[in-house]
Amino acid sequence: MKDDRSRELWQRAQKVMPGGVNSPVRAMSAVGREPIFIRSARGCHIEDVDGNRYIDYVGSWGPMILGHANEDVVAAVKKAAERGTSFGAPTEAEVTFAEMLGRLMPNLEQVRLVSSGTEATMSALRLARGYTGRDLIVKFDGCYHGHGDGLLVAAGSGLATLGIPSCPGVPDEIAELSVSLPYNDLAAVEKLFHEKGEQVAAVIIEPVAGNMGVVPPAPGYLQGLRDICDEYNTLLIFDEVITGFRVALGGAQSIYEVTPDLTTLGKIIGGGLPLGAYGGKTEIMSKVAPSGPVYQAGTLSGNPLATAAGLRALDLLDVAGVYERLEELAARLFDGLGQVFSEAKLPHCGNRVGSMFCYFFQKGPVTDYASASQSDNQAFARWHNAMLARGIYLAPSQYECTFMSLAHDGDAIDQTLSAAAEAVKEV
Ligand code: KE4
Repeated sequence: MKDDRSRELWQRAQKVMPGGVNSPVRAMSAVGREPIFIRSARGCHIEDVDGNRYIDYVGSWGPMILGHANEDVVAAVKKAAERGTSFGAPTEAEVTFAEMLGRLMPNLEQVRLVSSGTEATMSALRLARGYTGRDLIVKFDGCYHGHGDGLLVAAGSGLATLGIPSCPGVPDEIAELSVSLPYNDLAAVEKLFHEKGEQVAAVIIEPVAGNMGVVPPAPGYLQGLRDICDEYNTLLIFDEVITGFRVALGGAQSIYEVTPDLTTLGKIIGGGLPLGAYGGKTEIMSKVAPSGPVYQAGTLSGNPLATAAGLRALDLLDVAGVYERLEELAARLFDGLGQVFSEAKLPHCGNRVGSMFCYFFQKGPVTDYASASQSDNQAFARWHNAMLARGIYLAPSQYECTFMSLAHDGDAIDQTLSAAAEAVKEV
């Protein structure tokens, strides 16, 4: 595989950017190789600067559910750009977008648009603290909610990938206000609340975890969190930055039929442009400035290009049969890979919810971060490299997801499975 140009860019990048990247997981260090630099992408394919073409299952870590360079989304962005790229003033698109989010996720009576998932979760936590007058936050080991100070405690995604247990630069006083408990362990939550429930402003959770690999909630777990939060007047926050419009048009909250007090969104809602959101009942959201005292702001919040892309993307997802198609494609790949691993007698276990899934290189089951971290990361690295060499671009970490898009088709899946049958011999 030719990689001269990527190598040259990598040398230059490391001189002028920390670790040569703008987000740690892109460095591919967890799979023991230099990153490849991408030139372009279209549909389910991505092409690097050396002209190598891959079938892409990273999908920019989730946003590209329609596939890359969707022509309708690109046209919407071009049209918006010709009218100006940012005004720092209200626009009709923001109103229409907020109304659409509320229609698709009825729990969102009001939303505030921001520019990333991190901003959405940071702001939601500040709002929860401002609304309840309490300081303590409960999160879960292996869940990642962006890089906000109070959330980098036992987090997943890049911290899990790089084995960073906690993060220097976060003052102990801040870290101590976040308690991280094992995912899927309701007894641990009940014990914490028994001791400190009156101090807890919010419980924040990925309703389907996607940052320790994919870990679905145990039956009744989310409802159990809902009941505990109700009992202690604590806000329940569903971080649906990954699962929002991924696992269903109404997000995970529509599948598990548990209504959070606040929802955070990102990734898919921006159609590949920088867009995040947080929202919930007006009674809570009205505490956000300027209608209330909880301050949060952003120069590019609700940016015209991002809202144009997001409106078009959600429009294209709000079509009958879309999620059935994603389910069919993802099930086919997931089952096919499981067969490849079984025939190779490779220890493996997989978790899938809709079009997000992962396989852990261990016999499993994986139900939380403690079990996920028992995986054979070296075997995963060999698998990742063997698939990349065969034109299949997977997330370079055992603790991320495989994402299916509407641009993948039977041929792409067949190609992936035949590559897998060869690659597995190198694991
Ligand atoms: P961003 O700030 O990266 O837009 O969103 C943060 C975030 C919040 N909540 C959840 C559940 C998330 O998964 C994320 C970000 N996800 C990671 C990968 N799983 C982004 C990839 C990266 O950090 O480069």
